[in-house]
Amino acid sequence: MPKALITGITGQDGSYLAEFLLGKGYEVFGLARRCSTPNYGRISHLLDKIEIVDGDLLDTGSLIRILSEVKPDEVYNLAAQSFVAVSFHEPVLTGEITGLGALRLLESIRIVNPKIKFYQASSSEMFGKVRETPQTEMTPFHPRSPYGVAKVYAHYSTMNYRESYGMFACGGILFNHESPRRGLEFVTRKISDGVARIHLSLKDKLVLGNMDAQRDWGFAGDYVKAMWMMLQQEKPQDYVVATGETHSIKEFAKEAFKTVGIDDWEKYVLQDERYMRPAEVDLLIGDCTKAKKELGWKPEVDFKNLVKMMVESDIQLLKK
Ligand code: NAP
Ligand code: G4F
Repeated sequence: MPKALITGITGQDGSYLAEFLLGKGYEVFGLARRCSTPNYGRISHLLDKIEIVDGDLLDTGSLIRILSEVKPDEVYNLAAQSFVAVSFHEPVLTGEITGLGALRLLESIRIVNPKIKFYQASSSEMFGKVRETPQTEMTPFHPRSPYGVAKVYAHYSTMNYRESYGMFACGGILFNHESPRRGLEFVTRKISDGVARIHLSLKDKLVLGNMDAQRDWGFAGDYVKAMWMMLQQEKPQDYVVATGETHSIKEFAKEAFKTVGIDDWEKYVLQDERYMRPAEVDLLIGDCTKAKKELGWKPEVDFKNLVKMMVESDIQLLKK
């Protein structure tokens, strides 16, 4: 039975990837950091099928110990301080976890067993102020946040370990992917939760920041498959994973309100400077031709169905 270690198991992607790998017959280990209150909400249904190991990307010793004890065949590095807005408030911590954390893990793998296959959760946020549209694996990076800068560092570290030590290390450059398990601070979930609350008369306004930014949004459940596919190839490489469609925050909000039969949606939405960022990523749209051709991957859930899935899930959650 192959063994996989997932860092970031308590996050959105960690939960979907764990489900996917269990379905593929893997023994799944999840690295989780100590919390005063357990935060296993997204993986509570999996806790009897996976093993949680204590560790932290800030602590190299914990990584070496876990790799030596678990002896994984594949490591998926999904752990990060992943919220762009907070990265402006906590830039050093974001660099430590999201940037140097990946390097600590790569170096620990090199020391313990360089044959372990490694997946790095790289991000479309690395393209930032985009140099070309759509963005491919060859598009130059121009990050616009401490988070984006840290992800570029982690991405180049992954390439460097592949080229220097022949390690099987891949960077999946994933565009935004969402789900009912998305954190409430991210704009899609903030909108789906807000719309559900307005629909149930639990609140009357939704307050957002820049509504003109455009994102290429897919479904997280589709995207974790691409992570696994990358590690099953003959050669380690980097791949863009995206839908190839882009929509503004306004369009997302309009579609979400439409789901509950509200057409005059602008009445319910306010804008507040508080949610604006010092530097913005205005437009992201990915070209995933390489992933389609070489991995045989394609997105299954489209924009409208993603929005509907999230709003309906939030309505059910609030009714409970
Ligand atoms: P998420 O929900 O924010 O999950 C992040 C995970 O990292 C959580 O499990 C968190 O644990 C863990 N973590 C944070 N700091 C850690 C540390 N010091 N040591 C160990 N674990 C730590 O993020 P996601 O949406 O699932 O994304 C997964 C990965 O893909 C992230 O690296 C993200 O940057 C990247 N990415 C995401 C997207 C997207 O659209 N979702 C797109 C491109 C790339 P706690 O629960 O303890 O906080
Ligand atoms: O949902 P967001 O916070 O996601 P963002 O910044 O695109 O980052 C996400 O995707 C990246 C991939 O490109 C990941 F690497 C990263 O980890 C994360 O998962 O914001 C999306 C857009 C931004 O332009 C933001 O300014 O929505 C805009 N926005 C407008 N009002 C808002 C809000 N964002 C948030 N979070 N909250 C608002 O009220």
